Amino acid sequence: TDVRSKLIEAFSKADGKFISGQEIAEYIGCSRTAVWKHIEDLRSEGYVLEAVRKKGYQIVSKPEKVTANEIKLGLQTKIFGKSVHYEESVESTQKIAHRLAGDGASEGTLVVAEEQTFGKGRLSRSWHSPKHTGVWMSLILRPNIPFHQAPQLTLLTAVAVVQGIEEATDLMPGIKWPNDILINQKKVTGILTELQAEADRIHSVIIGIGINVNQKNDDFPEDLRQKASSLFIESGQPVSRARLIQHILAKMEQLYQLYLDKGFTPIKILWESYAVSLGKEIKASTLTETLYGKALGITDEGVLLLEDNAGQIHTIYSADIEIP
Ligand code: BTX
Repeated sequence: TDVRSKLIEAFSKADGKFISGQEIAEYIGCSRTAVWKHIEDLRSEGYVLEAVRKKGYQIVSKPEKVTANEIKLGLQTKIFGKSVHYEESVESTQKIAHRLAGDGASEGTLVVAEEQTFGKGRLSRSWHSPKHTGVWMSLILRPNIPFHQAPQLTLLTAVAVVQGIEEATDLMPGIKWPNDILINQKKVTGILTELQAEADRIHSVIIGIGINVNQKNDDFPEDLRQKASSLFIESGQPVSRARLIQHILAKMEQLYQLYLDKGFTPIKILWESYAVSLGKEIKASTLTETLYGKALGITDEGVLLLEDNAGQIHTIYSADIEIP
């Protein structure tokens, strides 16, 4: 808003020095009570402000942002992320990416937001996406592949995210089929792949990636604290989201090229090397049934193979997996 930019302007003019409430009030043309309220708003957006009696306010640090400029500066890709659509707050980056893809956005177009108010998980579940602490992004791809191979791109994305996290931190995440990335058994990332297609022709694949980056434990709602974590919680270090995005885009572009050239096999080998569930006893809940058995591996289609106790092998296209 207008007041917001004036307030920021007042602080940049003060150039790191204290600026009194009175001065701010005059600068933006409001009451001192209103100033206090605007300062609180800034704080809730991730600004750290010091307030000292008789001296006024000073900005100690600004929130780290993931604007198009931050992402593009130092990005080592040819096409992924060359076009970035950035928003402060959206319902879901998927929704915007769908619209852009429908309007003909080119392959590699990235939609990224500081906050999602209706972040989407799979099967109409929701994805908690608070302001400034995570990576909430959607990438538009236009592969020339048949419909049934699209799930392979979810697996490819999981590999890219693991490798990107490994580049940006000291952490070593694992993958739980099909799309969860775990650290110490807690979910730090979710991937949602959606298609725009007709008959057997794919117009575009919209890959949504949600990564918990700088959240503290208290930032998660009660019901997620046991099963979710962030890179900050696991590593003890704040992580630059823009740098993380750059690493992931670079890995993804490499793997995508490999996939288009050589098919799914090399991706599958990488995926299996990060998988945490293979060879283990698992519980798979599909929409219609619950199966227990050993996770044998994935097929070339990215489908999970489960051997039940009677030795029968099931192919699982979509399910939630627990490793009891
Ligand atoms: P999923 O269905 O595998 O996971 C959703 C479930 O995960 C929820 O029901 C909840 O239990 C749990 N959960 C919700 N939020 C979080 C969180 N922040 N961290 C850990 N666990 C959580 C996974 O679906 C796919 C998520 C994709 C999110 C991205 S963000 C950018 C893009 N835009 C969008 O709306 N969705 C995608």
